[in-house]
Amino acid sequence: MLFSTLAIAALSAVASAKTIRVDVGKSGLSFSPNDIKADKGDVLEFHYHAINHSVVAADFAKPCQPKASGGFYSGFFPTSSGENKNVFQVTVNDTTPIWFYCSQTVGNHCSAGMVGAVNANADKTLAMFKSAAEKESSNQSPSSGPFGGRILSASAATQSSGGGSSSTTTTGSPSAATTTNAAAALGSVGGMALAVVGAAVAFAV
Ligand SMILES: *[C@@H]1O[C@H](CO)[C@@H](O)[C@H](O)[C@H]1NC(C)=O
Ligand SMILES: *[C@@H]1O[C@H](CO)[C@@H](O)[C@H](O)[C@H]1NC(C)=O
Ligand SMILES: [Cu+2]
Repeated sequence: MLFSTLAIAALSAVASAKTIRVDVGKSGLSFSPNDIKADKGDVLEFHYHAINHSVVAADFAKPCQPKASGGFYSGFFPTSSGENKNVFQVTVNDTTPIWFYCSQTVGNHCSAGMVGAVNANADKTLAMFKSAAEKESSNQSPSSGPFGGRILSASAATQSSGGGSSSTTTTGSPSAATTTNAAAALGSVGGMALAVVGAAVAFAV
């Protein structure tokens, strides 16, 4: 019984790795969703819409400035209409909060509220970060980049940009905009998981 419980726990941990689609500039100067909950190993996948946005990681205390160390920067994704042909993916390495903004200075998107958070908490909320951003007059991009993630074509991305059902499920909660990569994740450790299940069955009989 203990062994089968462990096997189920192992399987559900593996199956929960997911890709979280974030639309950038699809509805005004916003990220959608913008208050994201993610687990370690999840992938944030940014889809860029017209006209010209970026994603930059920030420190909580400095909403429109690149993070002092580490972080990520997608570079700019100029898009004349619709959705850009490329996406930017960033892996979530732990559950500490991640803060990000758009560094477009034309129209100062950051202080217009184009910010987002991953795993914000009661002490540091997205509302606090956003209200601090709205008071910022300067908005900076890192001096070089992109870094901290990878650019790939939207057609090769996990969350397809057209035709797929995922493209219509990007508004509400993070869970509505996620896709479980169960098959892919199981592929890498399937042997181990099956061995654990095998052991559980052996102990159960
Ligand atoms: C996109 O915005 C950046 C930052 O303002 C600017 O440097 C770049 O030239 C813009 N790209 C296009 C094609 O407008
Ligand atoms: C997670 O680690 C990878 C590899 O070092 C890095 O590229 C990525 O930017 C990190 N993710 C975050 C949210 O900082
Ligand atoms: Cu922007």
